[in-house]
Amino acid sequence: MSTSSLPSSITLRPGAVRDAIVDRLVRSLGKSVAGATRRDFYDALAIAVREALAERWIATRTRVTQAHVKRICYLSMEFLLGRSLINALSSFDDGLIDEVRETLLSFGHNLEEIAAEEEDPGLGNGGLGRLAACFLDSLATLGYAATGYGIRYDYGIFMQVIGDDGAQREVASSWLGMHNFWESGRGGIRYLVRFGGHCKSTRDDKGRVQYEWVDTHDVWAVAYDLLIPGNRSPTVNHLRLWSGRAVTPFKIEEFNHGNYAAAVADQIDAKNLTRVLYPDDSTPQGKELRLRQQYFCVSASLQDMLAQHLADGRGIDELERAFAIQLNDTHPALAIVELMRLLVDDYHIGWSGAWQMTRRICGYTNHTLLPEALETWPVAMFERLLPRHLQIIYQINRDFLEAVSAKYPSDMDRRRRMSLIAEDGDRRVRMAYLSVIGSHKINGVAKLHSRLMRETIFADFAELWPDRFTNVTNGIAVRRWLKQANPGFAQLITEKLGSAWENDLEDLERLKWAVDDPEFRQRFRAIKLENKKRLAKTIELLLNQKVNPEALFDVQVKRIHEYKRQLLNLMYVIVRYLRIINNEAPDAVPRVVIIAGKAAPGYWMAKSVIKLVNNVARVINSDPRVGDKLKLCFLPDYDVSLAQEIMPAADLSQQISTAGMEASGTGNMKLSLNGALTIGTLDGANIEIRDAVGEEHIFIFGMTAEQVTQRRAQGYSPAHVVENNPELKRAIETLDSGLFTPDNLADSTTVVDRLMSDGEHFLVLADFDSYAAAQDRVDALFRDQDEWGRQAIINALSMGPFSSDRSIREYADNIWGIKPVI
Ligand code: 26W
Repeated sequence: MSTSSLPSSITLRPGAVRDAIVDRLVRSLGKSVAGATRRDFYDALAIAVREALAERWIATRTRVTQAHVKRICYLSMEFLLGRSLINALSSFDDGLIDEVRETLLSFGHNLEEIAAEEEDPGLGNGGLGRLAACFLDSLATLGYAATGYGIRYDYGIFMQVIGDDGAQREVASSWLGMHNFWESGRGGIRYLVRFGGHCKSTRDDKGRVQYEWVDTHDVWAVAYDLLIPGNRSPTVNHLRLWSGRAVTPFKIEEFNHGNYAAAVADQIDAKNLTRVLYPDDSTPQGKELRLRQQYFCVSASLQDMLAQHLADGRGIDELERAFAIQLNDTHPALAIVELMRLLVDDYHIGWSGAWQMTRRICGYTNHTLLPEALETWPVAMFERLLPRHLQIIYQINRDFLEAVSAKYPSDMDRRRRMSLIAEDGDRRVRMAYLSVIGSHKINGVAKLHSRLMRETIFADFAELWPDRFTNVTNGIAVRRWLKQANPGFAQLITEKLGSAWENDLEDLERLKWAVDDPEFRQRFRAIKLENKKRLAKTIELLLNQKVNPEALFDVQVKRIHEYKRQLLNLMYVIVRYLRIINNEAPDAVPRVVIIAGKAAPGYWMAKSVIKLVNNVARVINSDPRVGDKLKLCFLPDYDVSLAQEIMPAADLSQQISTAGMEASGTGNMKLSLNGALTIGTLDGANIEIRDAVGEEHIFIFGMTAEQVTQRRAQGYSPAHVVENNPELKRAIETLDSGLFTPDNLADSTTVVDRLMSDGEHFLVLADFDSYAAAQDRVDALFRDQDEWGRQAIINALSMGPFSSDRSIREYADNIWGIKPVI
């Protein structure tokens, strides 16, 4: 076909895939089919898919505007989307992806390889960011009008490289290195965000005080949109990310005086605002730039909401019927204060009316109880950066403490405890309390977590407003974590059930009969083996290490943190290794232990854990006495795409946090949905997973949250535990001997010292006996491959409640009060 015969616009649709791809290659990229590289095919396809989505997106927006439905604004400093191409292609319900696959094959390319050309946009740290992405997927699939708001970091989470010494090194990686066809810059949508300056108060003609924020330093927030398709749904929503730009990008007077750096200094400052994601996922650094990022995101997003609202011709008093805001942890909590400022100062709404409206609009999700993770900002920093906001916070606090005093007269200690301002040490603003006070609903992310949240960090608030506290257990996007990640299993399910499960995971229940069908079990096991072979190839590629796909694939993938207890896993690996080389385990089940995850660059202990895992791995993997019986593999640079390969290949899912510390976990759900059995503590959503799969189909061990509290109170002494377990003792001694770290003994001893220190906060070794016993049960079951497969299937088919569609429906019904548009 000659290119001149192409019609003017070829939408990607069944029957026209070839023409659409060729059209974009030639017209958009200026490449001939013969000269096109794999990357060119990726680009051409990405452009064509995005254009097809754009049509649905415009239709969605028209419907939303016309129907005046309430929109949900999901405010989050993190969104871990993962790759877009296959997600978008498989959202079309007409077999489009099959035709794309065939067409690419006819050009000599494979869709999966083409898709791997895409950089993972790593605009998040871990669970909280990935949850936001799963929620956007569900919101679109269920047909809710929703916008994600966040920051377009030039540099997302760092790339993790493991050095020759086994240690993590952080390498900057820009997801924008290659042109990103999924985002569209919207130069026309930009708002001024102000910082610094001071407040002036004047009186209006009625004698009321008016506040003005003046002499500010201003920055533009420019919008970039990423389209979010719903699965087999006409809805396409968007994620709007803000990027910083200078108001005066180039100062010609400075330039004319030869001050070249000064001429562009403003632009550099503005762009630095959104340069990089903070890579800490639990310890706020209290850095001014982070507070600036938070305000920048919040201010631009609220201005955007108000602009849309007014453009729709609706009055400001209708705002709470038009919008619901969900705060993804406290990071965007300034939205409460900024909304008050806009309503009171700019729209001249009375204080108490504005406060009521703000509270009805905002909801707050808490994702962690770790005290060190609760954000507070120095009052002095606020004063400098956001003087008007500090005044507003003081006013909110005055009103609130008055109400507290009215209910609890003369309880001064309660006033001190509940104040928005912490007065011990330097004065700081407590963002979690601000979020609670400014929201009509506060939710935790799993039943246990929501209960502990009410009983611990927010006890005073839950006593005051019991009805405001609620739970919404997390969930995962079935499309990414089963349909796309595990196409073999997905097809098997669809063959038996039809494809309704994609948008209604509870439908899997109808397949429970298959558990007892030998043919189904056989096919499930064959698919799992294929997935394991694929991961084995990746492991060989990454680590130059061969692993046996028939071995038990034992997986712990998540951020590295002491409370997640990767060290408990590692200690047990060492115990197994010592059993093997001492000929004490003739019938040990062969295992491939897979660990992956990033450590915050400043979290020294977490980085020591990574280094130690790699050093232990080197010794075990090269010991000829071990052979296939045990391999330890630390997979570098864990991200969404690697997760999509690991989840479907796992046999065992390690969810072994100290009870009471993991708010929910979502990897636990992904692994179980892909037919891994869980070995886990009674923590976070593990408890609800146990209830769903049945306690005979999960390996539960260790102390409960209550027992953890008691044990800490009693005074925990690890030495005592070790004395009573000879195998554990031997493992500790082996570490201390330097066997694994011959070049630097301290690489072992510092970790051992931590594990053995009195009162060790995460009680790692306290759960060791019970963990090892549970691992024995794992081995025993794995020897019976058919029974293991049966239980794996039961796990997968019981995951109905853990779809993020279910979570989103709960948010919609109980928190946002919204209806779907379709
Ligand atoms: C900068 C300080 C900071 C940054 C991030 C403090 C806390 C966080 C997050 C709350 C950490 C996080 O990702 N929490 C995880 O959220 C998931 C989604 O709800 C839960 O499944 C995980 O259990 C929780 O650790």
